[in-house]
Amino acid sequence: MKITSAEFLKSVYPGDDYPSDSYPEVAFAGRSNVGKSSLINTLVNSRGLARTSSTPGKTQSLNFFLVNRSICLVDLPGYGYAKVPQQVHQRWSPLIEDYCRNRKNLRGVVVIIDARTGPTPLDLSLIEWLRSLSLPALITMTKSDKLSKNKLVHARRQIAETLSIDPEEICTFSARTGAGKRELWQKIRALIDLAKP
Ligand SMILES: Nc1nc2c(ncn2[C@@H]2O[C@H](COP(=O)(O)OP(=O)(O)OP(=O)(O)O)[C@@H](O)[C@H]2O)c(=O)[nH]1
Ligand SMILES: [Mg+2]
Repeated sequence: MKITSAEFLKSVYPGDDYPSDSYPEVAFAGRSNVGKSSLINTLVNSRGLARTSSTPGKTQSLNFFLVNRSICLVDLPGYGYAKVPQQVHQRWSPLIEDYCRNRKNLRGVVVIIDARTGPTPLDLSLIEWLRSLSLPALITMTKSDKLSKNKLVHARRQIAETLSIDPEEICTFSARTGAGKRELWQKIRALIDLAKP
């Protein structure tokens, strides 16, 4: 997709209001440090729009980014990082849960999985939960630059098998090389168009 503008809209912490706009939203979920914020930056051709870090737990709020003044990408806090203090951790799930359950603008969730390790138990429970809410999940394997082509094909097939889906449904992505960007945008746009009233 041709990006003409990408801007930070709002951070939402527990108790805050969501943006009042009605742009269609697509959220990005995955375990801490998997590469959610980097993936968003790559999608919108920007290095520093979403903050990234090699320290897990960087994104602790919902962050809304408006692209081409028409689509909102929402960076969700990562889950499953054991070293995050329990008190902080306990705030995360309700934040994600309330947003996914109640946000009318939300069209689907890009679930980001590390290509090298495959889905964690928390990824699997998220995917199952999204299914129970009838929210479309776009499964994306990131950090594909870390694997050889053969290993990547194998990993994709294995993840598809674990999730009982077609390997074609899984995007292969790298924030480092930009591989898979076009395909992921196509799938995101299809998701938004699909949901049009
Ligand atoms: N090699 C490689 N490294 C990546 C890729 N995507 C992200 N990284 C690195 O992984 C680390 C985490 O990236 P982030 O984008 O901050 O991850 P996140 O999922 O937003 O992390 P939290 O906000 O803490 O949950 C950073 O050091 C990135 O440079 C990728 O496609 N390839
Ligand atoms: Mg992040």
